[in-house]
Amino acid sequence: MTTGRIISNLPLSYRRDATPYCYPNFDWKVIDFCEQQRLITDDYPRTVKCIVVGDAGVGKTSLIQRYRTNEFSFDHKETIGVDFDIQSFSILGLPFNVQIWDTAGQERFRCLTSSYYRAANVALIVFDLSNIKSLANTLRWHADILRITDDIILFLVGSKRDCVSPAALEFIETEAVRLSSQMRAEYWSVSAQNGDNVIRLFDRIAGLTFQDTILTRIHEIEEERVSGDLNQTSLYSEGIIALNQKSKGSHLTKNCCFKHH
Ligand SMILES: Nc1nc2c(ncn2[C@@H]2O[C@H](COP(=O)(O)OP(=O)(O)O)[C@@H](O)[C@H]2O)c(=O)[nH]1
Ligand SMILES: [Mg+2]
Repeated sequence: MTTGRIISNLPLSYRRDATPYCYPNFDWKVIDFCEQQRLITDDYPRTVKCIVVGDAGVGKTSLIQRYRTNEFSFDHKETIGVDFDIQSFSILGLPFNVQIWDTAGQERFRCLTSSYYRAANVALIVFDLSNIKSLANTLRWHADILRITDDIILFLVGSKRDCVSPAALEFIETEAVRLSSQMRAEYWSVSAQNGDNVIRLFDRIAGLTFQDTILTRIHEIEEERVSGDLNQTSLYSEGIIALNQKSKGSHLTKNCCFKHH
């Protein structure tokens, strides 16, 4: 039984020169694991947490709203009530959920609580493409995230693409790509008003976090196997201890596709 959006190939980045994640498709190990999972048990984490940060007014709530409901309104809507919304996917035949967390207006005072950041797998740092100051402020949001975790997949997202001329877009994107390279984040530009790139962005988020989750699970299983073998045969070597110690953290390789600026 599957629900939600179906993904069978890893969705592409927005620009190949503005991402640390340069995979042409899902890793063969991930594809293999998913084939086995479909036949055996559900032995992998199914839900990841995606947080959305950035200055008040840059368009965070509108972006999430456009994705969830495919609607947009110019009315200002403060987020109240639910903390997050869950989006379901079927990726390589397996169910997968992305919890999308919106702020409830606290970003106005730059006081997002640590529970907002805690256990996040992916963060969208949003700025307004028509407001260069909001781009400069992304560095502060980036620093706030790093204070809580450095094991996180990062996206730098320029919003309100519909509000800027092609020339202005080119100018601000050059600067944004430079900053995203500095942050080791993948760069995107979107519009909640006309929906440009919104679905593509969230598909990409789901695909990359899924791949990371499965690679981490594969690594854990390999480790369990190694320590099982160790118990049986009493083999013990420093090399294997070093392998065990490496188990935590993201298993996505951050290759460098950024052009040097
Ligand atoms: N033209 C345009 N306006 C937008 C876009 N996204 C948000 N807005 C407007 O910008 C204002 C702030 O948006 P909101 O989503 O509340 O920002 P937040 O404070 O970051 O959640 C609202 O009036 C939105 O209608 C967009 O893509 N294009
Ligand atoms: Mg909001």
